[in-house]
Amino acid sequence: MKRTTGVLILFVLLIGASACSSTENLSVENVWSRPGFQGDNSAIYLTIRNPGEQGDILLQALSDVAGATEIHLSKMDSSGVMTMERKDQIIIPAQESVEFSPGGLHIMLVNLAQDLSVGDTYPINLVFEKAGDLSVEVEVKQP
Ligand SMILES: [Cu+2]
Repeated sequence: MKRTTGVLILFVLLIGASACSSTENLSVENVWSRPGFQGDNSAIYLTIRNPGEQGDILLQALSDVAGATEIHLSKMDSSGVMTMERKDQIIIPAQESVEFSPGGLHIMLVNLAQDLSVGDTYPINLVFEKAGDLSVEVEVKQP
């Protein structure tokens, strides 16, 4: 390989790395959360893409902005009441994407340690079984 080609490829890789959060296989997009006041709860939504040949599993999400961070699934119970069920893990199948969105999967921020105002950003750490830790930036916005 010519030296100039190698430098160009490296440059493209660096640009790509700064544009989105990804590991070798997974990428995480459209990361946002609802605003909230200190002491309240909030929720993070995002899309995890897995274009790879191997499935992976989201084990937990960690953040300093809340007292606890839990993976939840909202669903309607038999009497028509919305409830939330805690999930220990979320499977991210090979060549599929999993969407966390209002009314479905979300990362619950329990007991916010600080106010989250529209326009704020803060990091969370997603822990995957195979891909390991992935740090992503959350933007606070109105649903
Ligand atoms: Cu929840």
